Amino acid sequence: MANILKEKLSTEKFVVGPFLKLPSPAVVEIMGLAGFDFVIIDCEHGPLNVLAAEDMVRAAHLSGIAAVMRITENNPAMISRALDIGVDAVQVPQVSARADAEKVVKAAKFSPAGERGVCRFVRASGYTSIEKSEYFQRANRDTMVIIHIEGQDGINNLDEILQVEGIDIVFIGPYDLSQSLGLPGQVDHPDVEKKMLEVIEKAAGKGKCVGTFVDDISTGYKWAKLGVQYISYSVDVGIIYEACKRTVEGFHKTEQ
Ligand code: 3PY
Ligand code: MG
Repeated sequence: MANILKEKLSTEKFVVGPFLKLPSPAVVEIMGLAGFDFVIIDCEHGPLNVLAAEDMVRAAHLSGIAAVMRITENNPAMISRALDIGVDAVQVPQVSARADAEKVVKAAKFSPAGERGVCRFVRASGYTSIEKSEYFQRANRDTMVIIHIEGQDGINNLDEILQVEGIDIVFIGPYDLSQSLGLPGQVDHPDVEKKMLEVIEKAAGKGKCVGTFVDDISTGYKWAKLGVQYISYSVDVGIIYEACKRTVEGFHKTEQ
């Protein structure tokens, strides 16, 4: 299957999708019906695991949207398990140095680009229905690699990190970045935004697509205007809570 995320990034000004914490293919379908471009199945924070994620990936593909998985940590076994269930992209947190970025690409690509563990008896290879001669090439071509830059070290080493071949999206994690600057949670603090702009400029200068996380639409739009193309907007649980709260408040207002 072609990579829907890659296709959209080549034609759209920006793409938008939420992080997911709930182990629910139905929530994925709802996100697809609502018109999001992708979902990020979050295995770094929250309870999700690869077993729960597989049906969520199916639901994403049946809904015509892309499935990204945020991996727990920069670990080759975890990256290969995510790719085996057929995600369109792996998103790896806390990349701080060139060696970290090289480790991600090595784990995500088959030879000659890397050393991804080889198994064709998985969803990604259509359970062997995709010819051997085709699968490895196709996987290397279509699978996307997203790295988080979310600390001072990552920013200091960005020039070197950007030299690594095989990285599709540089994702700025504003929350971890704010913490690393001694400003935990202050994602709109001028010092945090200054560092974010630095990453956007450098990555764009190297022709890389940039992504970030936002809690609200206006911040998303602000970053999109500055060239951020992969926008992760909020989290399933937060979106559900806000919608429920607005509804309940609406009822109480009507009552008065
Ligand atoms: C961060 O902000 O640190 C993220 O990883 C995305 O929410
Ligand atoms: Mg983070």
